Amino acid sequence: MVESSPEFVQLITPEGERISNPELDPWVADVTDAQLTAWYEDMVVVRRIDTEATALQRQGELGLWPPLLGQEAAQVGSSRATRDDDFIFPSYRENAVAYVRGVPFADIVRVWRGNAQSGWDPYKHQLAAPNIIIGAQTLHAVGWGVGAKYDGVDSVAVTYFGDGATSEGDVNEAMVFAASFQAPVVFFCQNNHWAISEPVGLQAVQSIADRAPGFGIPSLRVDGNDVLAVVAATRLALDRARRGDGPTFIEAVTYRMGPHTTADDPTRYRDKAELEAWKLRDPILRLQRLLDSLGLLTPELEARTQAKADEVAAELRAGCINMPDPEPLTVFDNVYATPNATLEKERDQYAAYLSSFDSSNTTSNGGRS
Ligand SMILES: Cc1ncc(C[n+]2csc(CCOP(=O)(O)OP(=O)(O)O)c2C)c(N)n1
Repeated sequence: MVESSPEFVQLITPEGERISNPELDPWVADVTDAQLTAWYEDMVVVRRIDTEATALQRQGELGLWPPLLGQEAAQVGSSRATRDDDFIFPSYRENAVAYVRGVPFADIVRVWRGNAQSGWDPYKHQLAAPNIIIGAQTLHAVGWGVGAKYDGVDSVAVTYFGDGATSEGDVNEAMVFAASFQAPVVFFCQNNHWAISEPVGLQAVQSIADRAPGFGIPSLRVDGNDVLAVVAATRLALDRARRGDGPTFIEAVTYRMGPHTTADDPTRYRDKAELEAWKLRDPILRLQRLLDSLGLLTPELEARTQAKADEVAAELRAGCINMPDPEPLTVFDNVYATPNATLEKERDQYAAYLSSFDSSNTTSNGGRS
């Protein structure tokens, strides 16, 4: 099996050293110390959200959870680079993006509690609902981008997907369409090296970023564990789209350190040594080291960041546990914009089924006839 090419652009080494890159440097020349520390806080908080949600799932409060452990820089860096009026089309793993977009904490886990079909209001946060159909959101993003172009606005669609998703027809169709219509779209692929148990080498015999030019889309391969490089690459891509130069493809090379979801056991298919090697490239550790070398990693920053993470985790837990169950019949709401006879019939049947549990209606077999 051929591993994808290791070359990528980087601004912070795993040891926390700031290195220069002529292509990316101009895009982060204005980044302040306050921004760097804010991104550090974001990354610590989203890791904490992830840990808390994993614990909630283990305690039976969530049906499932897709951890983002290891992908914090890719998600925080790219979403922090967007503007509020850009629209984001995520997969199911972009929980850090939801945090950055201001989604209430309980709403981040709502869908995983089986409490709603969409956790948050997409229009309030310019963030579509989590998409579990692999790659379908890339088509939605292109449709939105073409619409924005016709509206004459300079907002951009950003879509997130994994390395495995690039094998899907949907993603390839989205790229053809985006290139043909020069749609303002950023294709943001998080190559986390695994599509459940399938290694990236099986999806891509050469680097994923190398595919996009074949569609007529320029691409960048960036170290996805380097938050500064991710911010720079995303700013570059967003700027191209805003100027009317069409789509850009970013491959952020990162690693999923945890399981695919809480229903998965990665020890069954991957080497322990691989995980150990990637731990050395931990995105949070790397930024921590850079902040330290800049004299910014003060005890005050550490205390404030930990306090914020504790507070968010407590709020997330309380919001999850105290979430009221929805009325069962609301599952039929918002399926169609206009009345639909088949759905109405199904709603009536389900209402009758539910009412069969009333004691007045109970039959000899417990009302389950
Ligand atoms: C169309 C479709 N096919 C198959 C699946 C089952 N499935 C769920 S996650 C997954 C792997 C996705 O891997 P990748 O795109 O690399 O994203 P990651 O989960 O690693 O972030 C598959 C095949 C699905 N949800 N949708």
